[in-house]
Amino acid sequence: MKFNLRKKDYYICPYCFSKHKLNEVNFICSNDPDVCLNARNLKPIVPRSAEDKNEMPESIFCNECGQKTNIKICPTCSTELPYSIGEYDNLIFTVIGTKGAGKSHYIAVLIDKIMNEIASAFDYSFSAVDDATMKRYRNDFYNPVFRRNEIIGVTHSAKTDFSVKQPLIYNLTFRESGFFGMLLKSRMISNTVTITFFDTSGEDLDSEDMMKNVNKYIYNSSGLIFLIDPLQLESVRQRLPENIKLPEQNTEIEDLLSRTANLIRKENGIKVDKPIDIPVAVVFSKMDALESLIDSSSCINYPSSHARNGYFDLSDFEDVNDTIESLIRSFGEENFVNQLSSNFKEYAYFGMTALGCSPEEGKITKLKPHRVEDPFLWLLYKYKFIKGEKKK
Ligand SMILES: Nc1nc2c(ncn2[C@@H]2O[C@H](COP(=O)(O)OP(=O)(O)O)[C@@H](O)[C@H]2O)c(=O)[nH]1
Ligand SMILES: [Mg+2]
Ligand SMILES: [Zn+2]
Ligand SMILES: [Zn+2]
Repeated sequence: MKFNLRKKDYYICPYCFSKHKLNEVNFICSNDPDVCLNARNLKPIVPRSAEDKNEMPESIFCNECGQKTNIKICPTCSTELPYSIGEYDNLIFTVIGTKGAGKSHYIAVLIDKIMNEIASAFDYSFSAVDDATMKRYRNDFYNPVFRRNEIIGVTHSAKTDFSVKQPLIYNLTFRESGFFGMLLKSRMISNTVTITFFDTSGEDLDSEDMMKNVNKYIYNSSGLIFLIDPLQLESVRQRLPENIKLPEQNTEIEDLLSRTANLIRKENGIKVDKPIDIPVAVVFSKMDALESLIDSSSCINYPSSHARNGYFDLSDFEDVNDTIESLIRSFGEENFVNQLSSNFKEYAYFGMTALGCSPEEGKITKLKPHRVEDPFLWLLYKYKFIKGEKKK
């Protein structure tokens, strides 16, 4: 099964996740605050003909000073909306996992990987939608990991820290390829998709009620990347050599999965006998720490071939999927596997390491990300943004 993107007649605010019809958008005056009262008061300008057609107005004239403005804001939370809101398909990819599962480091490394390798291999461009995204990625994710070789501090709960609620929003733009694409000097844009990443805090996921309040994006998601820290699994903890430092144990992974599934069902009105049609990538993080438990010839130890081949390599994908699924089963997590398949229509297993090493005293000794891009590419493949092929 693949997921078709249809032109939607609504948009979801990437900041407060409220759903609005396309014509339900407000503006603020772009004039100098010394000149226009509206600008100073940040008073929203509400389009008058909003009832007529469900189309997003491009711009509006300020009802105070008459200047044309195209600064759109959300009618619910008044946050400035990305300029491309409503124009393009919007995929919300949510990274979910218990506290310490590796979400923040995964996002840090994944975004860098997409920008620097994946985008050119698949011939698309990837750019931050707004300054807030650029700044937040640089300060909270990129600089600690890539510049200072330090681990990222703990993500605070979205309830207490507003900055956590700020998603990272990117536009992924595909260009016309093939004969006509080559013919045209400036290649035409064939599709753009807005991709939103969320980094959640562990506490937010600790109870269904909290999940409901702060994590509206989970049930509005187009794809879930469900990170599992293998070092949390009891049987892994017992099998690992003694020199491996183990994190404190927290929420059970199947608890988190069932809470996630229940939340989506409740909010989207999906009955228990119907599978949820949001694709789920189940991803083992920190694979570097499992080295001693995995056969050295296993496919998971080889770099993924997707970017090299320029298409989603289905043979490699299936090998990894089978390998990780049997690994999870061998760790005694049958319950998780069953719960996943009984709740979700489309899911696949992956394994990656964001850091490639265990940090020592807060320092990343040797940064060596491995297979971080696979789940992301699978989701793009599921939404038909990239092609899949089998090796001959
Ligand atoms: N060995 C290893 N440890 C990791 C890796 N990624 C994260 N960690 C460790 O796990 C801790 C928690 O990761 P973090 O990304 O903050 O988890 P989050 O709470 O899910 O955001 C980090 O401080 C690291 O010590 C990895 O790829 N390999
Ligand atoms: Mg975090
Ligand atoms: Zn909003
Ligand atoms: Zn004005």
